[in-house]
Amino acid sequence: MNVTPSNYNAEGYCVYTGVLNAEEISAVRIELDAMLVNLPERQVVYKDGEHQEVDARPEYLTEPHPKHPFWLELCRHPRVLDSVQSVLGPDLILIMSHLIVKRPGDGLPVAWHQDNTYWHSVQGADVTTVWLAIDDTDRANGCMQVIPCTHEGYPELDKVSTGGDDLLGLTVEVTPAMESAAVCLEMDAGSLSLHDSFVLHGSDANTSGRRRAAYTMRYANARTVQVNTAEHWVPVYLVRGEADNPDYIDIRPDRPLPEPLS
Ligand SMILES: O=C(O)CCC(=O)C(=O)O
Repeated sequence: MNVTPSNYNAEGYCVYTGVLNAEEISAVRIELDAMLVNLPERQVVYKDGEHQEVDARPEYLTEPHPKHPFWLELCRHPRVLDSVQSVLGPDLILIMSHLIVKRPGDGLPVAWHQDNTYWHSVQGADVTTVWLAIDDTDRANGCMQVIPCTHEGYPELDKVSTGGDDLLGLTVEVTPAMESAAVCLEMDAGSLSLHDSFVLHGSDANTSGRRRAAYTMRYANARTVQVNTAEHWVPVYLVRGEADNPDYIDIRPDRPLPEPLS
């Protein structure tokens, strides 16, 4: 399946297959495995609408890119950026990233949500998430699911507590009819999906005996989206094209990467 960006505008998501090759995905897995071995015991995460300390889980590997050049380099991979350019245009900033790993038989579900309503330092709707499959992903191991067209008009839907054991602790209320329209984005490792920051999406628990690892890289149109860098919790990087905010760190192709943050 190789969906054109016109589906993205209408439906709020699209898929590109075979973006990273087997060798590239193998390098990604080696890097990820090293991080998983060194998982701390406790982590501070944003859950139930607040920051809190919880037992560490591999679903919560947030913002690896400012600390590890490997992940920052991946965020400016030319084929990844080509896919982002196809939906956002040529001027691109990288605003966040998150490794979400669901262990076999144990991975947390992610309840239906919109991304944009969590990011108060980001003003504007031209924001997309690349969801890169590091492992093959299907319904049984908790693949991404999207409810097409729910981004239309960029509604800001209210959040309610899930009261359950899931990644965010919050969800938006979804009717059975909406839920039945959900699409499972089953993909081979190396493929990626792009989803609009207002489209409803989520995923089920991993009930299979296989790991489900993904890297989400979040980008915005540098011309139409403003990021308040004083409030934003990680640096913002210019990855392609032009931007007129001097606070963005320039990592366009051939620029050296900055020193990793500790
Ligand atoms: O990886 C998942 O299961 C959910 C990802 C997600 O919610 C996101 O990328 O915004």
